[in-house]
Amino acid sequence: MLTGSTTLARLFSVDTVTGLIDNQPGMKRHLSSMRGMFHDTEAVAAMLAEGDPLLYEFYDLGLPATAGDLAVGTSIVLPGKVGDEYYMTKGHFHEVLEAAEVYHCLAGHGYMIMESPEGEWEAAELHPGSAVYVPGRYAHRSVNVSPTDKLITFFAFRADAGHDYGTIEHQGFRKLVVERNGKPELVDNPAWQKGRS
Ligand code: S6P
Ligand code: ZN
Repeated sequence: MLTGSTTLARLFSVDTVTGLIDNQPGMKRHLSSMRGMFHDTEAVAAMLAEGDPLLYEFYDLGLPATAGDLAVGTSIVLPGKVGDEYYMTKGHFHEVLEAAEVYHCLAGHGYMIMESPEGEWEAAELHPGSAVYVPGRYAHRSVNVSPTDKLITFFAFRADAGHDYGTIEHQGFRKLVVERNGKPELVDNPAWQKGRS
């Protein structure tokens, strides 16, 4: 319950099992919207011939996109692979490049892959309870490495940061997360181009 003399505060609930936030509407991304992002293009084509699986969805509170507000929400990546590469988000830089973001893992097992415009990279392993502070200037992508469970994270960043998807669509991330001998492994992306600096 929320009580007080103003109506500025917001009380909301985050379901740690489903990742849903009250009745907020979400955005869904299917494989067809990420055709060029998985390294095994034949696997992409074969899967799309059978359907168009949902890879992830995300929800936010829909607060105003001002510098003083925070964009707050959840991201839910389904379990699965395209060839040997795990389901993941598109990933993006923020248009306000310096805008950092924090993610708290609520459920599942995954990685946050991060990369600066200069090609420096970091990967943070996520389990329930772990949180990662994605520094300003770093592109970020969530990858679900569980064979069975959704990867659910809660995020917050300055609400006017915006999203630059084009750079990652063009150059990719330097590291891919693939399954090797039944385990996740980070490997170099042979198609990576250093494109932004
Ligand atoms: C936004 C934040 C997340 C992502 C979501 C989907 O800055 O990082 O809400 O939007 O995880 O990923 P993407 O790369 O498709 O936006
Ligand atoms: Zn972001």
